[in-house]
Amino acid sequence: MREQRLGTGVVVGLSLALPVLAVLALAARLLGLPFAPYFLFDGFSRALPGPVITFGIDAMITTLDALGLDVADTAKTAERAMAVVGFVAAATVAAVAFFAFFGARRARPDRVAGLVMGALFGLPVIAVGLAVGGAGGGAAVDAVWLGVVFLAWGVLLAWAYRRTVPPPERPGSAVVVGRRRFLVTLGAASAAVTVVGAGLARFLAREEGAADGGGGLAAGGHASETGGGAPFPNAGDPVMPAPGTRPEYTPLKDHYEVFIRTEPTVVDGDDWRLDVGGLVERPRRLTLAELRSRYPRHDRYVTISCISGRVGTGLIGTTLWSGLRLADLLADVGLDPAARWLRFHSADGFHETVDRELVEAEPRLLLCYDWDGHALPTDHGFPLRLWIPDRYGMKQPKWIQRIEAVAEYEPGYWVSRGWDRVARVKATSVIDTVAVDAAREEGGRRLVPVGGIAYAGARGVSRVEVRVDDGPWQEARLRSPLSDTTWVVWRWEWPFEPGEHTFTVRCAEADGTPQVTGRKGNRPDGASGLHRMRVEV
Ligand SMILES: Nc1nc2c(c(=O)[nH]1)N[C@H]1C(S)=C(S)[C@@H](COP(=O)(O)O)O[C@H]1N2
Ligand SMILES: [Mo]
Repeated sequence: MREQRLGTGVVVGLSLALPVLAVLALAARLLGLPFAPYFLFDGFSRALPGPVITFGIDAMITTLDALGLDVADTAKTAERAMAVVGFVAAATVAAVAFFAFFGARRARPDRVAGLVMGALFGLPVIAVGLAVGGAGGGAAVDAVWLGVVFLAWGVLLAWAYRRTVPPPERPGSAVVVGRRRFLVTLGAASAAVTVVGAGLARFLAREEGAADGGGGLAAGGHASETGGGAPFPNAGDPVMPAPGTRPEYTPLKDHYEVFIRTEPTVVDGDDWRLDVGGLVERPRRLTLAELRSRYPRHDRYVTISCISGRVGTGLIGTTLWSGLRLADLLADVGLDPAARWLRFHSADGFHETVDRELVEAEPRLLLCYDWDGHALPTDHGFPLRLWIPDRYGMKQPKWIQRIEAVAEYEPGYWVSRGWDRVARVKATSVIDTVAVDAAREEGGRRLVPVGGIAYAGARGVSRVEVRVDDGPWQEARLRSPLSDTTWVVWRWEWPFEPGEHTFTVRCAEADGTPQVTGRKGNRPDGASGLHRMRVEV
């Protein structure tokens, strides 16, 4: 009896959790209401201690790597899957506990018991949601919506109990006869709601995606390397990338994305204001239009990369960044002499602290509102993000809301979770291709183009060398970079030899400093080591 009751609890639990999930997803798509699994996941990842989170991320990346998956593409998908599976598991465990509780007491849950159960499960979810902050605001509406969903879930749970567990005084009653049929009907109804709800949510997501991709990016700027727009500054360079080299200018849709939440943060550009305050003489609240019109605009090709990427990572990309100099804005508000640090606060709860001296010494530092000639994409920090030359992405807040001049240093979001305080980019070089198919004959030799990128932050790359197996290091040719703050594309002609070979690459910074070759993981200050590619030809 007991096993059967718990088994029934599992089936009922799943049958109720899945449609709840679908309804939440649909409401999130249609009305922007909160998708509880994601913000629960966000709440936990923010509350857990740094080392636990870092360990979790590392474990996930190692697993994805081992499965041969591109981490840049799959990490968020994996997080979302964990969030959804975790939510369904929690709701199912709650249902089983409910069945166990009433079974053990030989009591029948009525509607009130269901409401209590809904509140027990729903209130913590709502509390976490409020703590993390929904994507769009409207906390009261969010809370009411989730309250309704979880109370309904509780009532359905109590009802399903009464339909599947016979009263203790009549163990052989009609309930038992009807149990199987009820479960089948419940399962079918659950499947129907889940499929329709999730399908509709998915369809809407796809429509939205199509609208995003089609608009905006086509005109001006550099929508792509070949299509229209202004010519690139290195257009006449004779060193052409070896076939199979990644695009020198990353298509926006392929640019890697990293953010602390499960989903990107959506900011309403019309309501948004940049607050500049703290130890300043003239605090300001500026609209995006004011930022664009009050201060000179600067354009710059920039490569950014993520500190958690391993050697050869896909967490790196290059595009055209435009915005105002942070120094110009600070001159406008007038920094108090006591202001030693600038604290940046972002709409997703991310924060970072920037050294005032760095801002004053580094005129290239930009507050960016455009990428690729158009307003920042949502995922990349609309409406405003910071760019600091020579630093990993973790030092560069997106979705900026407030800049506060302060006297005391306070570690930023990732710094307080154990990552390096400075996060200076490490020089790195990567082999993208050994293009055997593009080989050509020259002087009786068959030459195979080999190519890739090298990047040393804002310090520039002066030399790239390639070696085949244990052979000598051979100097590659460098294409002139898009700017002194982007990667360089390199190319080397390999005199073909059949067999299995390992290619290794290394680079040196502009001042001759060699790339750090010792293998080291990403924590706490970025990975180092040589990139290799094994080919059989
Ligand atoms: N507000 C905010 N800014 C942020 C982050 C974030 O999670 N929230 N992530 C940082 C990290 S770790 C990186 S690598 C870059 C990634 O920028 P991208 O997604 O545009 O490539 O944004 C940085 N800025
Ligand atoms: Mo990052």
